Amino acid sequence: MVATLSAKVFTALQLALAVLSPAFTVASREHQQPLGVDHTATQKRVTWDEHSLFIDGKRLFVFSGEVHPWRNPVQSLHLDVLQKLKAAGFNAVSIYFHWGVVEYERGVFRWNEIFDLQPFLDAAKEAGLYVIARPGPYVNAETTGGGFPGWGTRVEGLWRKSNRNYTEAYKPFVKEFGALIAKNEITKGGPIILTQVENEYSGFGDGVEDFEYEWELLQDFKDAGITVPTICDDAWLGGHFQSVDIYGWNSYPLGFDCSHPEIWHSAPPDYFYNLYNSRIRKHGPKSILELQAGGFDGWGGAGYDACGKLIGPEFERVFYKGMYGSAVKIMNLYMAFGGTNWGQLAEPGVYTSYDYGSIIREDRRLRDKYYELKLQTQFLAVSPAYLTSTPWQLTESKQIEILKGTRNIVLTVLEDTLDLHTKFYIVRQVIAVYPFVEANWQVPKADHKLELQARDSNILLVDYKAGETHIIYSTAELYTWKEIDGVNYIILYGDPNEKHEAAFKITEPKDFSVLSTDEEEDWSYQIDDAILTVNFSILEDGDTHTIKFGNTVLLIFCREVASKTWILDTKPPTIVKGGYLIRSANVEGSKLHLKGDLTQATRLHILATKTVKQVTFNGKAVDTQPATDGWLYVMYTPELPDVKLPELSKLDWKRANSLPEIYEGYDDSNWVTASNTYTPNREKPAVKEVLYASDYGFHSGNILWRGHFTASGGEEEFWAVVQGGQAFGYSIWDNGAYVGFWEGDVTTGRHRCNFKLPKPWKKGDKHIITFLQDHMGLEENWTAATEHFKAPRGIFDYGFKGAEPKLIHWKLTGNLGGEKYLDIERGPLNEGGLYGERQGWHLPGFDDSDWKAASPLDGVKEPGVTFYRTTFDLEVPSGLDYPMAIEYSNSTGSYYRSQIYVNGYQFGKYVNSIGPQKSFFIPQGILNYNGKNTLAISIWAMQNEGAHLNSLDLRILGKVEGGVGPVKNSPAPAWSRRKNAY
Ligand code: IPT
Repeated sequence: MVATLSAKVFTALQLALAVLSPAFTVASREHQQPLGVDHTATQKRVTWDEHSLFIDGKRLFVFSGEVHPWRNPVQSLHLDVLQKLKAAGFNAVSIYFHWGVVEYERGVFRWNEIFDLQPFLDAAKEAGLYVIARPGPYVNAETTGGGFPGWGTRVEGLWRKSNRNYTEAYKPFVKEFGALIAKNEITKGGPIILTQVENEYSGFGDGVEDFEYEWELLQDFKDAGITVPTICDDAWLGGHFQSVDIYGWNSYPLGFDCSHPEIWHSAPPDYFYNLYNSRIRKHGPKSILELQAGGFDGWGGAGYDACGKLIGPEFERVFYKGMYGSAVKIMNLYMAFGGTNWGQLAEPGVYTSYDYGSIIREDRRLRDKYYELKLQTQFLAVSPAYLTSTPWQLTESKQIEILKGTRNIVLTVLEDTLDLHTKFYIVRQVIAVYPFVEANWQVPKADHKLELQARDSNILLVDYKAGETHIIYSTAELYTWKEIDGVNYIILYGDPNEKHEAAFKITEPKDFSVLSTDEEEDWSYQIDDAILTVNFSILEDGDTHTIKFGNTVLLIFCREVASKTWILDTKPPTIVKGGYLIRSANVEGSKLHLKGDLTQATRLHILATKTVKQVTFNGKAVDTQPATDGWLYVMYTPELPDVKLPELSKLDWKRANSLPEIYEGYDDSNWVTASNTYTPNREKPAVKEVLYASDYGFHSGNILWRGHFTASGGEEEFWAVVQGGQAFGYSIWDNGAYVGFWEGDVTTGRHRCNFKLPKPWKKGDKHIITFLQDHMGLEENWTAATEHFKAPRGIFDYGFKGAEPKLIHWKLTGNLGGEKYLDIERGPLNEGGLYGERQGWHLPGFDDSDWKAASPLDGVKEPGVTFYRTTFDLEVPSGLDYPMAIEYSNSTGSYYRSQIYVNGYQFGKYVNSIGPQKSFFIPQGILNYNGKNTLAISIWAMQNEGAHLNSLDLRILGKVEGGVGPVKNSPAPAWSRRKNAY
């Protein structure tokens, strides 16, 4: 009875809606755009139609997460991240490449160990993930220059445009990276299925989309051997770059201010479908190549836990399900794992951590939102009907009618145009401004209400085929269905205390044989005309309903339990209920070998093929108890031994002055003379001499300038206009006497100062003005056909008041060697221009025995730069994953900037007056977990009272037994005397 009534209601809805026919407008620019080449001609493995992608003829929803290999310089940790994505139900990973770090010196490509992409691609394949390659040449990504190389600042004309200077500059890179992609395509046994060309080619400085550039770039990638379909990621659904095979776009609906994580200032965009049809000429699968999955956080920002909260599980439910409502079939979450802006990878807007508030933290631990996502990926993976479904066009008034006047709720119905005509009713809360609104939603049927919690979204199914089981409808959401030994297990879920109803076709009423449930009173059923209708409420505390009919076992879980249930790829599949992370399963005769990570004693409930009698966890046999209903029970208590950590503040520290440049007699003859009077930069300096660091090959880290003058007599003040990017700072000395400083703030990238000189100058005296400035990275170049990334770092203008001295010359230095950097292994951006860095004081093995004993907690009592060094040992047993961080505590007091180097790798940049980061994650592999570590810290004190750290700690951030297995330390070559170091 119940089922019949409901079916009628749904039919009535369909009839009412069938009459609506939306009007489309047709794109008008088609004649301007060259059509993309049909890649089905060059390869047959990856194809597509207007609904979805196919791999080897099989449709799939591409559920991808973004990871930047270069933001994690420990190759053997990639597999951990990739296995975590796989366990969360992702089937793909998307990666940006970084031109700037691989071709730091023009024409020289360096694929040394940490920047080699091959190990990452191999790990993706090993984890069972496809790869979406996004080589750029431009990537944005909050990285220095948006991925453009520093030498590019000297290449004249507009970038991301068919400007010959630019296209000649990118061609060797495209050839090199294109060949790497080609070699790793699925067609050659590799994991790459799609290649994105350019990035957000959407906003144009000259107002013109350059089709010639698009065409040439596409051609260049193809000439390099790429045959898989090409894609683009328009910044919005703007119809740009349609000459690729599959058009895609990006969406960041909540933006990047994490400071009010409770407030959603925008509703999920659900206009995509109509817009898409009207703007996109070659209809392919709807593809969101970057969908917000966190946010970057800027200097002085709210911190990444706030971003993880803003873009939390509720956001995932409402906004991602909104995307399914738009029939999206390729979806990449930006970021799935953010990593670290170690070295000087950051652009000026962001600090060292690039955690992004993602499902996987910077330290590789899982956030709660990881588990919510798993519910969605697994559902899509078992729902082929979704892949060919398209939305009904519901007008707002129709929705309100269906929803009986409730507000703030949006409904989309997707219908499979083939096969069963399965329907997906996607209802979701749309809350624009207020954090919490209560609303109830009622299906006009039966005797109970369906509730949609505030900030929630449900996918209700109609005529859905779960293998052999026909679900007529279900108001509870489907997690997955899996056949194991002829039994079809269907998992439905909801939130505790919600009431739901599901109806199934059964062949004969007597099929309905066994019923069992933990709580008898919380459910009921009816059989009518071979339709079984079950009403149930979702139980709390992990209790579940189990209902059997025919060969079907219906498992009803609460969200928490479902989200911690792991679906493993054995044949037949294995289902494991419980546990922080189950990475993989493998059946060998009567044994089931599970690999995973546990944080505490955990009971695992396992559904496996019946031959399995014994379970091992991470290689250890565990007591395995069979239960009558086919499940196996095991209890596992992880071993999480204490690890002795050094007390960093109590170690033997040595210190040395790292700013000898201000002393009389310092010899800067090996420095570069800033003798250029012409700059290719569009922005011309106000003074005759060009004082732009990149013009002389220095693109990152601290920059030092020394202006040599002969006084005319009477110079009293010095003023300058300096640029270093947001949050930069500087200090100035006159022959060793401190002139002044700018401590920096969040918004200022260019600063003007005017200081009184310590003493007026006397005629004929020689003076050296020494400038130490921070360089926060090169700007991005988001707008195409501009040169924003070339924004100079250095001095635009300066002068004296009182009298005008005679300039002898300016000298400058950044990292030793500039573009011909010395530390090939740690890469081009790791070192800046501090004296200690130029000398290699941050490296292991430097002999500091004649340095003074003093710690960074003692600090210094005057302005300047000091280097501190110490060593300590770690002994962490294998089979554990204990991520660690180095933590500071002062954020107030006198102004200072500090950098942290672990075994020579710069893994932290701290600005005490700006923040917010105080905890600097150092991955295993940079930290040597089994042996000696060298820790160096620089402190640049800006004020006359000097600076010191209030505290300094090494802390374990979390403990699991498990982990990815042996971690190989990244190359950490020891110090050797540097020829010509100055
Ligand atoms: C989009 C970029 O494509 C991506 O590289 C990254 O910068 C991301 O934003 C933000 O983290 S740009 C879009 C926000 C306009």
